[in-house]
Amino acid sequence: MTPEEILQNLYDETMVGNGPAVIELTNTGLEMGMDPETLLFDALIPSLEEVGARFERGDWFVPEMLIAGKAMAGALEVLRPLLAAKGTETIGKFVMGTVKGDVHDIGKNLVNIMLEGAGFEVIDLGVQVSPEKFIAAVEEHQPDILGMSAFLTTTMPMFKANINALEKAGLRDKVIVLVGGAPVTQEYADAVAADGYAADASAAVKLSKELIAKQRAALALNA
Ligand code: B1M
Repeated sequence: MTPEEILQNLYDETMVGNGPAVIELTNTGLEMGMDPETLLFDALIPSLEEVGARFERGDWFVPEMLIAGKAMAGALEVLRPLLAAKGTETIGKFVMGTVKGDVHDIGKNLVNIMLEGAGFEVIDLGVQVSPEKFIAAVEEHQPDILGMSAFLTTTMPMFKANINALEKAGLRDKVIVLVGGAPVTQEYADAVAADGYAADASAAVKLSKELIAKQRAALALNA
């Protein structure tokens, strides 16, 4: 198979949710020397985008989304060690979760992998994370950044609920709040008074480093 055929087959098999074929193609692509990010950004993610588009048009339904998502998650596990080829130094601590009411986790997991690869310690609270669970994790782990993902317009308001809960617990000024997820925008992040918004995993890594550097510079100035 040529690299182009690998990408095309990976795209097609992810879309129909053929998990074993997706894992095999991912492994074959890697054995051929293909870049893990090429497999991710040129086949796996575009395939899920097409699944979403078909769902939106009413051509496909939840089961199709579910099996495609599972197939993608299998490939992500194969790619995880390669995408997160870890540096030795920990540059900051992250608590991360998908907000209450929302079960999407592929995008959050990808952000986690990239953060770990960049040297962050990531404590992943999973999906459907309640405000109480976020607060308890911030108290317990004292992270530099609290990252929240929301993938539905109906669950985005949980950002505000969680930020309110942080304020009520006296923790808001102790942690940087970063938000993201497919329907989220910079305007929405500003409206809920988050400290940052990133559109994708690479942007999340870049912005997290910037926000931590800014916070540490401010702390040093006040010391
Ligand atoms: Co859902 N779903 N889904 N779904 N699903 C979407 C999100 C949708 C856009 C599809 C569509 O209509 N086009 C739509 C949401 C519409 C909206 O509200 N705007 C939708 C819907 C409607 C639903 C249900 C309501 C369907 C129903 O039941 N009628 C239901 C809701 C369930 C619930 O959560 N309560 C539902 C269910 C599901 C499945 C369970 C079947 C499955 C999820 C499997 C899983 O995650 N384990 C699923 C899937 C697979 C999708 C699509 C097809 C793919 C999502 C995905 O993994 N994308 C999705 C369509 C789409 O996105 N085009 C869709 C790939 C991933 C790498 O990208 O998630 O955007 P993404 O993550 C990116 C960025 O967002 C960003 O970085 C990531 C990596 O680059 N990012 C951050 C994410 N978190 C971040 C945090 C940050 C910074 C950046 O800082 C902290």
